[in-house]
Amino acid sequence: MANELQALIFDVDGTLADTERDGHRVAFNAAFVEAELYWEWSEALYGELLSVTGGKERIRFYLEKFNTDFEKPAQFDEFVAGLHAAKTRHFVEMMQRGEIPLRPGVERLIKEARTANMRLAIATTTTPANVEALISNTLGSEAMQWFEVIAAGDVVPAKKPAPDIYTYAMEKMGLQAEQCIAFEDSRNGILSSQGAGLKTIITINGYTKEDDFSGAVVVLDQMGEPNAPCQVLQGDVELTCLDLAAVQRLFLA
Ligand code: XBP
Ligand code: MG
Repeated sequence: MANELQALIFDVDGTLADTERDGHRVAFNAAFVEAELYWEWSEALYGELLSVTGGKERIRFYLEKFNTDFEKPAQFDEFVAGLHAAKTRHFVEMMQRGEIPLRPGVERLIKEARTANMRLAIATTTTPANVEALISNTLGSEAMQWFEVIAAGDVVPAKKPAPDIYTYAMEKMGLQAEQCIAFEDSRNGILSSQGAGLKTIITINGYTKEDDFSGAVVVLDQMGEPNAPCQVLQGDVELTCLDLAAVQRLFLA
């Protein structure tokens, strides 16, 4: 049936785990030190840099807007790619050390969805190695198999807010937007998911709490746990924690 919920499609950064401030930002800075650049992306500056998704794109944006004096090396594309590869290595190592946990309720909801045979996918801007490092070090090495499609990074040329990554994930699953629901944490994320026609549940984080989430089916502070309820910030629903029944209700509302 067209309007029966078939699949949950999750964003990664900010949604599954709070990776931006204490994960990606720290990894970028470590890569800059290693390259003897000594650029320092503060928490506040990183908030501004997050307006551009994709790590390579973010480095370019930083140089265009915040460090215009930097003399670009002749092989600029290779320079950015090299910096970004080092950043990915640092990020993966941080995940292997277990530095960033999943957000409240994420593991509970994913496991409940699996038990109910709900189909699962990932649609993210981040590099595939980062997704694997986060998922296998939090949910276990088998957990990558739980997701039917892991749509990530440069697999589509136009990153979020473009809808392409969600459209790609749904095409791979052979599903329509009317059969899926997206989980996001940011304005760029919801622009992407809604652009692909998806209903979207938002859990905010420190960097995105002021974002415009018009059209979201609900905005929550977190997914919550039965003993640690979530707060509904936008949307006319009563919820203590986001379980699969609540997702189904929100999908049909
Ligand atoms: C995530 C991103 C990514 C990460 C860094 O956005 O924008 O660029 O910050 O990852 P979303 P890479 O949560 O909307 O997918 O450095 O691997 O690009
Ligand atoms: Mg995100």
